[in-house]
Amino acid sequence: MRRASTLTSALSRTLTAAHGGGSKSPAVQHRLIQVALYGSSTGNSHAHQRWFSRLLDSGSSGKVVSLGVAGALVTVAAATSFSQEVYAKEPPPPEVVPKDVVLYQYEACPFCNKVKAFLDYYDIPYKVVEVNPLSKKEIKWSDYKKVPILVVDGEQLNDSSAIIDKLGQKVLLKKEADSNSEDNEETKWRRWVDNHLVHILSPNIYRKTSEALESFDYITSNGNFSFTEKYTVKYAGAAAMYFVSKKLKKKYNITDERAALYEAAETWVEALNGHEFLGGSKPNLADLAVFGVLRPIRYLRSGRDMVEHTRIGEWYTRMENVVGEPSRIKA
Ligand SMILES: N[C@@H](CCC(=O)N[C@@H](CS)C(=O)NCC(=O)O)C(=O)O
Repeated sequence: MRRASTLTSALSRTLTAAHGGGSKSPAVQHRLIQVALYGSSTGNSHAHQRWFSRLLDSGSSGKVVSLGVAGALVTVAAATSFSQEVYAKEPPPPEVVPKDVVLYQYEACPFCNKVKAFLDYYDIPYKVVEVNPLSKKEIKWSDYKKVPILVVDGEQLNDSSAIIDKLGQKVLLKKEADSNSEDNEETKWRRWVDNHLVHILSPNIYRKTSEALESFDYITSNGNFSFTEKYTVKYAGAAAMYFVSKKLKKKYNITDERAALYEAAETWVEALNGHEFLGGSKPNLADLAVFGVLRPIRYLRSGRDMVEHTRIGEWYTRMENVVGEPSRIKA
């Protein structure tokens, strides 16, 4: 405990120095740690980089376009000997699709990726505002200081699961009671994602110094950081999170982080019970939640290990295939 807070302070001091001594409040500097607790990462995998370049490159029409997804799928298919099937999406009727959707996010945040999996699968166009985790100036207007925040036709929605519940009611015409019912399998597994799966991620992506650096390379390459912040945060953040992740292991009673990740992946495969998706022949909200939080780590060392050592790969590839291209548009 003391060790982690010492490191947090050390990181804060480093950041303060990098910003000319005291230009950022201690609260601001501590946000980096909070971000990184749930932040995930990409490695240098070409497939993963293509996935991100697809997100970042916008076509002239405003719709995100790239040929990268084909390459990524081919890479994964080759690795898993998966013969690609085509899954038809069922986009909601145009009259229920919101007109103006803005997502305030960190690119590496699993909760933000959970919301994006929903928006992408249902082809709901959305703009992205990448928030600087240190200054958070992009969400100065909001009392709620975490991401994701989704603004839907002017209405602010906070918290990934609450956002998806609300969108489910608006767009899928789900009843509010459905998302709260304990008997509902979909709800049960969505809660498992929030209460169990997400807590296993940080201990895995910051497990070794090399993995922590890989993670922060991604966080800083894809996040909204100034030039100076980028380099300071990459090394100071990786060092701090390596130690913080050991504290998180204790907090969540994890003895072997990789074993916990593999166990969670196998638990999910068991839940599928031989079906293509938890939702049967098409994904439900639990499929989208598991996919969303795993997506940022899939091509990191930990995600590659997970696919190599468990049976989750085929379901994951099916999800990549069915979720398809991001429905993100230019801000
Ligand atoms: N329960 C929230 C958790 C959101 C969350 O913790 N987001 C992190 C980023 S991954 C965050 O904003 N942390 C606070 C910070 O950056 O200051 C949700 O599901 O949306």
